[in-house]
Amino acid sequence: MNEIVLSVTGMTCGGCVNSVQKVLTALPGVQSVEVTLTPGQARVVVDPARVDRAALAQAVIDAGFGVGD
Ligand code: 9UX
Repeated sequence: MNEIVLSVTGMTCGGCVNSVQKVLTALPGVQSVEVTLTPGQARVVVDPARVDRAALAQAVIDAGFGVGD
């Protein structure tokens, strides 16, 4: 298992945090997700054989948020 940390932009309340948490948790290969509002960040423990950083980022973007560097 690997931890991937994403900078998430555009989250402004706890509901946004819950939304990001939900979409990441739903992806195959994701074991656990911790999302914080300040700083805007998602720490995701994954099986690297099943999911990669790009897939996590795309799920965040599809949910209406952004991913920084
Ligand atoms: Mo809060 Mo986020 O009411 O889109 S859920 S701003």
